[in-house]
Amino acid sequence: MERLTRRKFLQISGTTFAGAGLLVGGTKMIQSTLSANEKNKGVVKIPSYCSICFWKCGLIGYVKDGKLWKLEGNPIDPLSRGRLCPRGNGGVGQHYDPDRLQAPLVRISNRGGEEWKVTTWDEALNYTSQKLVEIKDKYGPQAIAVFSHGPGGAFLKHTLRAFGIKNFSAPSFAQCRGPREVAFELTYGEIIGSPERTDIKNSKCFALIGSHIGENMHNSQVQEFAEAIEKGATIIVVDPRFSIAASKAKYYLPIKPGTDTALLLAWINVLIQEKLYDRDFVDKYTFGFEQLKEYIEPFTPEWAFVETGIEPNLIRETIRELARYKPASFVHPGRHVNWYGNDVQRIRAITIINALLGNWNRKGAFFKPVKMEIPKYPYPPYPEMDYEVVYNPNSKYPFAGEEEGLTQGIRSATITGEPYPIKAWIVYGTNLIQTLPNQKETIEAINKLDFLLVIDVIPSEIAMWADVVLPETVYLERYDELNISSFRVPFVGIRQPVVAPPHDQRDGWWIARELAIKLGLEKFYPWKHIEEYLRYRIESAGLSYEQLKTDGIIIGEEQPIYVDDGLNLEFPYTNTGKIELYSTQLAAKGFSPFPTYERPPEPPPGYFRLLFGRTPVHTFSMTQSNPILMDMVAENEVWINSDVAETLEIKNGDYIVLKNQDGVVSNKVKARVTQRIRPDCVYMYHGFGHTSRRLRRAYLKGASDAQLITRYDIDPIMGGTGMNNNFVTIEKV
Ligand SMILES: Nc1nc2c(c(=O)[nH]1)N[C@H]1C(S)=C(S)[C@@H](COP(=O)(O)OP(=O)(O)OC[C@H]3O[C@@H](n4cnc5c(=O)[nH]c(N)nc54)[C@H](O)[C@@H]3O)O[C@H]1N2
Ligand SMILES: Nc1nc2c(c(=O)[nH]1)N[C@H]1C(S)=C(S)[C@@H](COP(=O)(O)OP(=O)(O)OC[C@H]3O[C@@H](n4cnc5c(=O)[nH]c(N)nc54)[C@H](O)[C@@H]3O)O[C@H]1N2
Ligand code: SF4
Ligand SMILES: [Mo]
Repeated sequence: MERLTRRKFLQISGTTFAGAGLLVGGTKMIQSTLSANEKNKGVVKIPSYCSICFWKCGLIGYVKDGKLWKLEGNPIDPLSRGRLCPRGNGGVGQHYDPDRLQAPLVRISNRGGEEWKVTTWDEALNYTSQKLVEIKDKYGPQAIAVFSHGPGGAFLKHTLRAFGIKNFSAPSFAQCRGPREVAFELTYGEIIGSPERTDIKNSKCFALIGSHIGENMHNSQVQEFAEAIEKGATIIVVDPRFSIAASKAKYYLPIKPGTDTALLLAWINVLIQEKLYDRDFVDKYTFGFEQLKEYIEPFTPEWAFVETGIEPNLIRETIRELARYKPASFVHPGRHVNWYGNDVQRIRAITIINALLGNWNRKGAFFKPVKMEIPKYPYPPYPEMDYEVVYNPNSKYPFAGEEEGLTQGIRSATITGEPYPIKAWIVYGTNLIQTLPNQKETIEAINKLDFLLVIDVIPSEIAMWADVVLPETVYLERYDELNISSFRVPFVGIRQPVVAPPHDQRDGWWIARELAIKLGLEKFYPWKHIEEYLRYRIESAGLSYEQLKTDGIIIGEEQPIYVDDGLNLEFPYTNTGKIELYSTQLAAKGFSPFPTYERPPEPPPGYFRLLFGRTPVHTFSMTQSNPILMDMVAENEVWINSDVAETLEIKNGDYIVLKNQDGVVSNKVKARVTQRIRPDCVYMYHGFGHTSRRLRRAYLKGASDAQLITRYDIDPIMGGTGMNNNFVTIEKV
């Protein structure tokens, strides 16, 4: 993928349709219930929201002559702002993917043997409920653990809570943004949330610490990034790799990987030494400034230079630039921040810089997200369960998430049986083999289970280990939970079917409800069809369900989101009622109340640090069997510094393999020889190198970062797994 300019983003979005039009598929059209739709030329438009990633953009689905034709952004949607990203446009390919799961499967060989019997829904769900009841009777409901990602899992989780299950987890927390949310909660008493509350489009200056916006393709964030560039914002990018974002930046800091906290501490040092911080704001709203001032003294730019490789002058210049534009300037909190296993401390340093810039809920920095108030459905209460969650025994990680538990904690309990045995996993919309570090441990845990249920849309790697695989309809074919994200304006979005599923796939809500009935939990489903549920919620908020179906989105009344617009600044959720520069909560649990820097382990001689990230046209490991997206990027490459490549006699486009510190050898993968990366690391896109044979288009295309991530470092504060401390050698094939 070459540099993705704004024009190119649009070009890609446009050309996607052509590819989609060529596809054939035997889909039945669901007649639009919309009266206002264009019905000439056999075209029907149906609004819904996207699920190719979890930004949940509002879309308009076009059905032509009964077939899914194309997707566009819903112009009234605040998340797509009328445009989908290349992946969202290519969502058409998920419906037409010939490798989709088509009917329920029950294993007939040993685990991992990939031999299946096609079965009926009734039989698959009977067997599933029988296994779950058996395990609950023998070991209690605590022996069943759940991994899930995305809004589609909402109904399944409802059924499982009613069944007494509490062990829920999400790689999108423990392997992604967990440390960020914990750090902001410690400092401000509030999280960042998704979509991020960053006011990029109004910002005059911001710093991206490895957030590779432009490759990380979260739609409105990328659009705001383009707007900020057009308006001449000063952008500072800190990344060992010259990313697309770096190519748009005024300042590019090619930092030594893993040393960001040293840079951030030096930035704090300069802010305080040169009195560049917002003094009134600090006096009024923060706690612990005097102690911070003393703590930060040794962390000079000269000290940080030795750690980071960034010239002291450049460190000074960049933080002065951020301070010049305060409060319309900020350090981006990042999103995938599980890097080195001490990530809460790094993000805490980011929270402190922002506090010193006085930018909380200020235009051009952070806004206060607002949300549509939609009443919950009046279900009976879940049974009270007094067991402790399995993933955090004795609160080992004092600040672990509660709603989204620790995946790695569940996995290790499954292996060891401590603090108690885990006998079943239920996996919805997450490909654990590609998503958790150390595949060997994941497989070891799976082999200890009595039962593994996977609900997916394609034969993913994790599905290939399951005892029962249930094929869900894809997002364009189903109703789902409402999208009620917190954002700039309150809004609610609906997901509704644009086309019918091509085979015997079923909707997540239907699967959850049927399973509940078989488990004797029908009282938790007073509604029979999800539309009753959706209508109830929408109408009890005083809104029109018909309007929601017609428009896809209902926008609520605007509310102030900035102090500049009269919003009150309060911090009621921290111990001190102030922004905690000094974290009283960390101190109380024996952690350093100020951010600490730990030098990361060095790659041994001949080794390079393995870094990874996003390609603009794929999502994680879930889109590599999508024919449209695979037409754009069919395999990944490994970025290797030109000088290193010359020494190793590797040319651009040569096939290589990577071998990690534990002797794991990757699949063959193309070298991309470039000056755009430091010589001490290599970089690849996540999500490739599939090993499920049923993913015919993706099988062994490119290499898998997950396979090479055998080492992980656990954050002692919140229990997430840092995955950037793996080292590889490079060998020509
Ligand atoms: N090695 C490595 N690991 C990582 C990351 C990395 O960059 N490298 N990134 C981390 C981050 S930031 C995150 S957020 C997580 C993401 O981790 P996950 O959310 O687990 O992402 P995927 O591994 O792509 O798994 C998504 C699965 O959901 C399935 N799916 C897609 N649509 C549907 C649907 O409508 N219904 C159902 N039932 N299933 C569906 C897909 O086929 C796929 O198998 O991974 C983390 N782990
Ligand atoms: N197209 C596309 N977009 C996506 C996704 C997707 O799957 N596909 N997934 C979404 C999700 S859930 C997430 S969490 C985000 C993830 O996206 P981000 O949060 O933006 O990024 P990361 O994946 O953490 O980091 C990758 C970047 O960090 C740099 N990096 C690596 N190590 C270091 C270091 O030590 N210091 C610094 N400063 N930089 C470093 C890498 O060179 C790379 O540019 O992307 C989101 N957007
Ligand atoms: S960012 Fe792209 S893939 Fe994600 S929801 Fe929006 S359009 Fe879909
Ligand atoms: Mo993520």
